[in-house]
Amino acid sequence: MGRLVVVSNRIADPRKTSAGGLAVALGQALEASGGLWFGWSGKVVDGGTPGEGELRVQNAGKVQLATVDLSSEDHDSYYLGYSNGVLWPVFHYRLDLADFDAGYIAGYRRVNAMFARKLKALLRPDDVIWVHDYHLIPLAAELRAMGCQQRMGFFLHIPLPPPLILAAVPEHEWLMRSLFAYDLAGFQSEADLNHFARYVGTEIPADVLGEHEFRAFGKSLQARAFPIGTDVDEFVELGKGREAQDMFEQMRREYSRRRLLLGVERLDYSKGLPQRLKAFRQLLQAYPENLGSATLIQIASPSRETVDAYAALLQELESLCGGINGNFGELDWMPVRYIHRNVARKRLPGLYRAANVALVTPLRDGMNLVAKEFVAAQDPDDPGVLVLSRFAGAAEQMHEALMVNPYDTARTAETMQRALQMPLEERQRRHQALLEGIRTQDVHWWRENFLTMLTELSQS
Ligand code: GDG
Repeated sequence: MGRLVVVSNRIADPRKTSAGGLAVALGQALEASGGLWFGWSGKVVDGGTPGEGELRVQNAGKVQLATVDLSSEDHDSYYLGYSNGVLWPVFHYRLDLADFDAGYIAGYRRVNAMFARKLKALLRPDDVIWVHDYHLIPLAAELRAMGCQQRMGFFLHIPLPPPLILAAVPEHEWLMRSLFAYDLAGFQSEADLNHFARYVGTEIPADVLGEHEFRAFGKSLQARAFPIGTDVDEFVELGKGREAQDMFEQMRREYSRRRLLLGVERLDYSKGLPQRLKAFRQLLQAYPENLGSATLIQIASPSRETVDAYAALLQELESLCGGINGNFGELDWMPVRYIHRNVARKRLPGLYRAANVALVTPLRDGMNLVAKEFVAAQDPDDPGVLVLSRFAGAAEQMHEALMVNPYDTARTAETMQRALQMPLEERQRRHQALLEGIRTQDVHWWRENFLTMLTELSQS
């Protein structure tokens, strides 16, 4: 394989722990090929020229990191507007939250064209280019228009909705045409792949050549599901660190007489937080033995707060938590501890390990890595129980979790109760099977599968 070039909206220095498992996994592949990672710097230049941004290239070990700044107008239209105000909600089936009419598309096109221009100057003929996520769907088409012939693959980290939902995006046909500029498109789950195949079969003039091969606009495209995993070994190692151990000890001390339920996510409407809180309230109402004992720690790390839908969610959560604590709390027990801050990554394994139950109940999620991290962090002799939404991509793999429909408040509460009461032998059995699964299909497996397919395809 030639040099690997990864393109994603944000990049991370793979040598830093705070970067997380995905960055570490991509970093290893980049390092092995002396590769390049290209993306937005995270910097917004007030009053900068739209479609222009300064390119900076720096070395991080054997890897080159190339970043471009965004003007405030591009940040508003490309990032907050089209990516997170249109594509994110629609791809998570939330047409009601999408802001279609605001004219963001011009900024989305402009930034993708700019990224392509800046990237082209850094490319070599035998590079293999791997583009990530919904911010950058048209990147390959822009590169191809400038004559780039390298192998190009795309991975969508979020779900692909059914055709009739996707068709609500005014530019849906252009977006899907852009996808055909890649050689390989990867999705998180079979459900997403199935939606893609149905879209291609019904919405555009295309030939379905096989289960994984499609032809349209004079171009062939392979599409497959590559469920992303977590770096289990890295996470287990992180769990042995002092920060994680301290966190674990502190939690166990503080909650020695209580039962701990845990939720960890970016504050996002796709994660089903209000529904989860309502189910937790129902748990306290329907099973009063939990009063004075069951405690939900909900970490909701700040995310995209200038997008309107997020501000509304923040308010709803604060009011739900206040209501539950006000109605059920005692002087020495608060049922919900809601933390709207980021927890240091080094402490996360300790927090997961101290929990009796993890609540991973998104309304829709591409995969959900928290579910896998929780399993990786458990003590196999005394593991916690995973309650998982059937609408997370992870549900296609993690069959031994307790599955819920997060819209069904009563049954979700019932499942929480079952999780809290699960006998040790059943917890061990389920955990062992889950751990085996996430170990076999970890983030390295995911990366190697995708890159092997991309390179082999292009040689044929
Ligand atoms: C997208 C897709 C897909 C969360 N809170 C804190 C924190 N986190 C970390 C978790 C985990 C990551 O963020 C979240 O990953 P998820 O997969 O759960 O969700 P998204 O952020 O929505 O990611 C998703 C993923 O891409 C990968 O393809 O699985 O479906 O939506 O690693 O640990 N980390 C720290 N503090 C926090 O407070 N340090």
